[in-house]
Amino acid sequence: MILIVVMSGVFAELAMKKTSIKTGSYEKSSPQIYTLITVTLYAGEISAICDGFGDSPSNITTPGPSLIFMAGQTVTVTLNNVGSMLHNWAIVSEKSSEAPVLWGAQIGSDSIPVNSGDSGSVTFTVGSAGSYYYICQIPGQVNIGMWGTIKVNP
Ligand SMILES: [Cu+2]
Repeated sequence: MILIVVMSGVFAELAMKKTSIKTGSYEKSSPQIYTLITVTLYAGEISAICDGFGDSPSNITTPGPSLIFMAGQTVTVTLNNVGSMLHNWAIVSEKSSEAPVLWGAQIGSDSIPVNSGDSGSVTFTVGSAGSYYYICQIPGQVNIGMWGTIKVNP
């Protein structure tokens, strides 16, 4: 019994270190910079006219959580569709469903979206430093809140 308590304490500590950024786990890329390497996002509806992304099923916001990556790093993003509508996820340079997908960073698409209750993931290599967006590419949904910002550090 004591062993179980001690072991679960160790696991809790490890889990806390890995999830200090609520949207995922990170690694320390320099003494001051923590960079996301895995990201878990949730897509869903906030109201009849507003959709968004969140760091948990019960915290869907617009814009969604801001993400910070490091150029050249390998990142895995998982999207869980906790809404009742079809959604997807992609990185683009402008907040438009017409914008080309960058770095192959796309989960589903407007024609093959992630169904309600389903999940998808993608692993990609982050491109050059700059400011980007992630969006839902289902036509019209970026305009009702399905976007968030991405900052890529050099
Ligand atoms: Cu959507």
